[in-house]
Amino acid sequence: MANVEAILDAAGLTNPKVREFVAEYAELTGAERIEVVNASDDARLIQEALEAGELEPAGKGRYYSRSYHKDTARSEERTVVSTSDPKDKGVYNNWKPADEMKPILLEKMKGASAGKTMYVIPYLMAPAGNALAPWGVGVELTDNRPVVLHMIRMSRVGVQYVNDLEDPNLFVRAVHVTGDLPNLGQGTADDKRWFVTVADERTILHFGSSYGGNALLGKIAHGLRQGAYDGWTSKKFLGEQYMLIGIKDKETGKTYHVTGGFPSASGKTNLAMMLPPDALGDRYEVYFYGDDIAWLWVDEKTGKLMAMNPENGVFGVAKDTNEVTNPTALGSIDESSEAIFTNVAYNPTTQEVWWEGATPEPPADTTGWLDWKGNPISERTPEQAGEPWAHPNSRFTTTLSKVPNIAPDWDEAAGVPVDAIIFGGRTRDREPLIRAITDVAEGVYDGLTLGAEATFAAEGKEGVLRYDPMSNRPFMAYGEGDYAEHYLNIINAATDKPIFAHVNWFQRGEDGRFLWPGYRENLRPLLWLMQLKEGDVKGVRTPVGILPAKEELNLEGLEIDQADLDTVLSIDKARWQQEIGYRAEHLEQFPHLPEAIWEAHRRVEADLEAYEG
Ligand code: GTP
Ligand code: SPV
Ligand code: MN
Repeated sequence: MANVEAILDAAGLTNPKVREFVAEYAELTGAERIEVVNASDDARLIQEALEAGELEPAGKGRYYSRSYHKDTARSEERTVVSTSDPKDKGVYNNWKPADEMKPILLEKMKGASAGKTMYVIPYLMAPAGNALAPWGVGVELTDNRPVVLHMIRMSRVGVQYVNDLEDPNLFVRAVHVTGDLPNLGQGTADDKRWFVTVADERTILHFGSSYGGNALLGKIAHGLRQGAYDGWTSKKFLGEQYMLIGIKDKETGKTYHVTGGFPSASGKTNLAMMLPPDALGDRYEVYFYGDDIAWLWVDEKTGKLMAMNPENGVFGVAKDTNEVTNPTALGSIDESSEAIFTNVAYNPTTQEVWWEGATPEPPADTTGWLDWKGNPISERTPEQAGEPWAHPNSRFTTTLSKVPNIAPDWDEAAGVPVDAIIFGGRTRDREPLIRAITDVAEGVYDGLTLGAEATFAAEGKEGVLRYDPMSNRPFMAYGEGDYAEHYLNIINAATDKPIFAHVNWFQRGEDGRFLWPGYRENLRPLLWLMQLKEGDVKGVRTPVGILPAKEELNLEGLEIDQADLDTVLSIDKARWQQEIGYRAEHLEQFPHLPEAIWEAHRRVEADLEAYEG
């Protein structure tokens, strides 16, 4: 394309290295046009997408989109971390040599955007001016307009984020080519998709999807994989799949900040958007900072452990979001929010959207309703009647500024000090409601041995029990031994150590029902954790951490079966001893795991042996 220079000039994109990058991939992908995107282009691009049928209206200021039916979640098998150093190979990062993967990706991308527009999205994954902002600068090239609309919501977008860099070369090069979705053999032996982060070159090459983290490269590929790798090589920070919230006690005026990870589709968004239970609403307030990614670092001046959310938006699971479970989430996607819904059920006549759990029963009058694949509900055969209307991984996309409980200081450069780090996930048995851990190595050990049921956020995995270290397994960028060491180094460098905790909202009875009501009630165990940190409660010591004594948990306004409560506040020694055996096997996979982690493991094992309950 002869006019690349002229287009970039007109767009005011001056960074010479970015310009070279754009020209190189415009040539390779064969795109017909180039368009540089700023956040202010949103309204026009929405209009174009509506006209092109890529979006449909979902009421005033809300939009609906449907992805290709074999392109609905992250593919873990096809996601790869590449570098030139085999030492970066871990157990979970699916490492392959860069010199093997790069040619494959470049070949797939060659000419693959012919006839299309290549959008240039300069972005920042960080609040502007944050200490880690230099690592959050990137440019995504994509041939897909809905991806642009998502990126505008999920990150800070504009040429100003790349133009005046101290080192013009310090940006992540992120290339997304959609490919011919009906002909990519998704999930077959002939799968043609590849999602590669060439971490030591800070280059992301994704081919063959337009969905979620496969395509919004600022989010998972940069925000988590590249971020984690950069945090390790710079020795400066951690990039984690964590939510980040503030809990304000209006009586004392103090705000606590809690961060932590649950595997995908296990409640981070819900926790971050949590409204306190009505009975506690006068005293406490929960503030949203982030629901999926946090970068953690030690402030050089104060020595405090700090955290920030590099994202600008929410890509949240729709399923079971309703007025009872999460009124705040509904507030973030209401009329005029400019939210985009993907793969939920849609009624083009009334412009309504629906998903499982939005209301207890689906709309009684099915006239006009289409399922997530676009098929009329009214034409379903009796065999199809039980199929969900919405895809289980259907999502809503909205910006942080639309979240009703957004923290007043969410966009400030400083970040917030971290009081607690929590881990959790879907665990049917064994894991109590909450167990607090005060020793740093034991806390990190606990994160590394996080075991949970896999969810529908990744293709074909739902329900499988697996270890998911720090809830980061699908985003692990380098070896687990190095990861553990780096994690310990960062936390140990902080002057005030955070308290750790393991939480579980998902313990089930023999009849399959959840023993803990969850959602807004989850504030209660977190309040207990803050009281424990302050020394206001003592809890009950067990080998796997400190559990709340029943009377310490604030249960005002909550009706709960006492036997259920007893179950979620106790541990089963035999079950835990069995778990310790599995953990040893899990940890043994990781070469040069720090001795401090093994010591923590042996301590817990010995304490369990001696434990009388
Ligand atoms: P990713 O965006 O995939 O990383 O996931 P996430 O951790 O942000 O997941 P999210 O908060 O969107 O939760 C996903 C699912 O968990 C939804 O279907 C929720 O209804 C369900 N969920 C969240 N919190 C609770 C809870 O406290 N109890 C129960 N039973 N379900 C919950
Ligand atoms: C996850 O799967 O953990 C997500 C959604 O947060 S995606 O961006 O698709 O990875
Ligand atoms: Mn996630």
